[in-house]
Amino acid sequence: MEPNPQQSQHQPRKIILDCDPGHDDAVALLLAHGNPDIELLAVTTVVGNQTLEKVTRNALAVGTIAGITGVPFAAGCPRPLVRSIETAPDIHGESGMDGPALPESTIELDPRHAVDLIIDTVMAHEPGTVTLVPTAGLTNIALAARKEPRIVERVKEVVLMGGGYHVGNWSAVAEFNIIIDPEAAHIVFNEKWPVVMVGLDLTHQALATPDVVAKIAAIGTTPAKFVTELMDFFAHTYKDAQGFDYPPVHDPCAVAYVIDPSIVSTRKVPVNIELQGTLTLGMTVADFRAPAPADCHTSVAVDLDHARFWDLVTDALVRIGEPGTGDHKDNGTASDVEPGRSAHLTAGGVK
Ligand SMILES: [Ca+2]
Repeated sequence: MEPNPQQSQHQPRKIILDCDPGHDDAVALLLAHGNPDIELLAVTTVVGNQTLEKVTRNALAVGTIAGITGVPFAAGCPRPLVRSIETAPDIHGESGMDGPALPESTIELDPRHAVDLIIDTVMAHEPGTVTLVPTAGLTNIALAARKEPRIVERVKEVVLMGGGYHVGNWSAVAEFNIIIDPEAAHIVFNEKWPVVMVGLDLTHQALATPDVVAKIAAIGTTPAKFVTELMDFFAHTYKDAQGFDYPPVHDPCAVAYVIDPSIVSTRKVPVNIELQGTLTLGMTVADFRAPAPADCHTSVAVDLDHARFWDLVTDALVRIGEPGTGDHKDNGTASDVEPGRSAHLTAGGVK
């Protein structure tokens, strides 16, 4: 296999995925694992879509399906900083990832608390090299910043799925990941690290349309079948609970931004979190007045390149192949799936 010269020109982006699987978290984890431009340093879990116990089990199951080895998985906070636990069974089911049957995990949970794993990982790497990718409530990230403030200037940026500057989904103006722990979000948005908010304005463009699901189904592997089963369940709950024709697959959008920012356009604007409002608790208040202040460290995602986004997801699944059979990454099955793109896919088969 010839190495792809384009991929040898830069180092993979190192990320920590902090998640609450979660149908779309699962796709985010598969994308992060299967994309050659991402080096997945750690996976951490936090209460959110379901209890900590459930989302941790789900994360380990996804890691098992994807054949992830050598990446620590750690469980974090079992409840928000201040508020009571609020989960999302109407969207994600009682397990937090209803739909597909989940395997017993072959991954052993790291004994550290997620907050400590995040701190250890950031401090062990060169400053400016680790990106945090939270796709859940921000409890773990906020506590990590409070427990070890030096991580704030060491982290390259925080690319989070959450919020929305024009739209909410858990109230008229607030998004789930922010409103379940608004105090944690307030901490994360007010630390001076660069924050990219990949919110609903962007992720509602990431619809799993029938052509997208058909392409994934055509890959024919266990991980691809797993994703189509996730999308099938997600489509029904998003239709019933929120009136969507096709489900928006939020969390992998944040990973896609890290892989290739040209797929997710952003605009630099100040963003802060409403903690006082009786109608607006958890709103991500974005100030679009121009020009943005010189010290503005927050930006918001605006436009998604839908086709290239889903190509990334599909490519990642092709590279993952069928874990456990030797048919993965080094000998991807791209040519069996989309002949027109096989050269690109097979050329990049070595992570
Ligand atoms: Ca999530």
